[in-house]
Amino acid sequence: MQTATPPPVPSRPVILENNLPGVRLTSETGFTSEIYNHGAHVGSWRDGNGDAILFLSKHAQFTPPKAIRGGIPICFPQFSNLGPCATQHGFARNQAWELVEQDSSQHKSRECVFQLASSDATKELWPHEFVARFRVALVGDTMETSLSVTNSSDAKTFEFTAALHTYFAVGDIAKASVAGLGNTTYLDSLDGRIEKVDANESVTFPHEVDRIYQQTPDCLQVVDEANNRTIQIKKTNLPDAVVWNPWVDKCKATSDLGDSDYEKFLCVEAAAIQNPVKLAPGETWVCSQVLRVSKGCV
Ligand code: TA6
Repeated sequence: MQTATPPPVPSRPVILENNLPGVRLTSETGFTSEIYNHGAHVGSWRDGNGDAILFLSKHAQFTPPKAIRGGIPICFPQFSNLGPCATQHGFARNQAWELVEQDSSQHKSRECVFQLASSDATKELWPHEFVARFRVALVGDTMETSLSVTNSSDAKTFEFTAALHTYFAVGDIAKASVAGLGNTTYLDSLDGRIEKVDANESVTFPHEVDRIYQQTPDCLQVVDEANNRTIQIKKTNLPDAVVWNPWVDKCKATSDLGDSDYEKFLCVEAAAIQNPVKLAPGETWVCSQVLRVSKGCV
């Protein structure tokens, strides 16, 4: 007999471990994630043994509007300073989002949706009417995320850039790399954002790295040798990818990072940067990123 799908339970944030409201998700293989209303920010993703797959700084401040350091900050309506907002990476990660959907199968949620609609406050920063929704779902050993943006005005077209600024935990940066970007053009943010190409199939981190790769393959890998694991990134409608590690000096200069934290994370940020997204009134843009962790290094 077909069992009826349980109706979505009323959305109800709980107070998470850092005293902010949010949602705790658990997959059928025991992977867990905590997502905060603040910024619709994925703060953690852990495997069935409780080992962190995403990096979260021990010095992260959970004091809105400051963005949480680690996990998956949402960069919208711009990446970095590539847009009209005065604030780096736009404002989505600094705003309170509303929990609008949450499932609850066997009393454990696996999926939730947060929403951010334009307001007087956001229009001060960016004079456009929009509705953004961010969905997170845990399915076995994967985390599915998708961001949609709708132009809810009836008259004004707007454009934006966006990124899912994902912090991956690694056991040792000296034994970590990002595969799939060989011979892909990138802008070097450490060298006036001039265009360069790196023939190496893997990006390694013997120094600070801050690169905006353009028109990249949709499938990339984070190879974490020290933890003997590979994290596959499958992105859709996010043609670009930013790769970043602050290394020693920038890490020391960042108040919500520990001095040696650069050894323990790298960022791969699925993004739409080179060609800003343009939405006419009523149009919607949707992108997604699916992360899957597996044992072993390719
Ligand atoms: O990830 C690329 C980047 O633009 C770096 O240049 C660095 O600034 C990083 O983002 C972190 O930015 P944040 O505003 O979160 O400190």
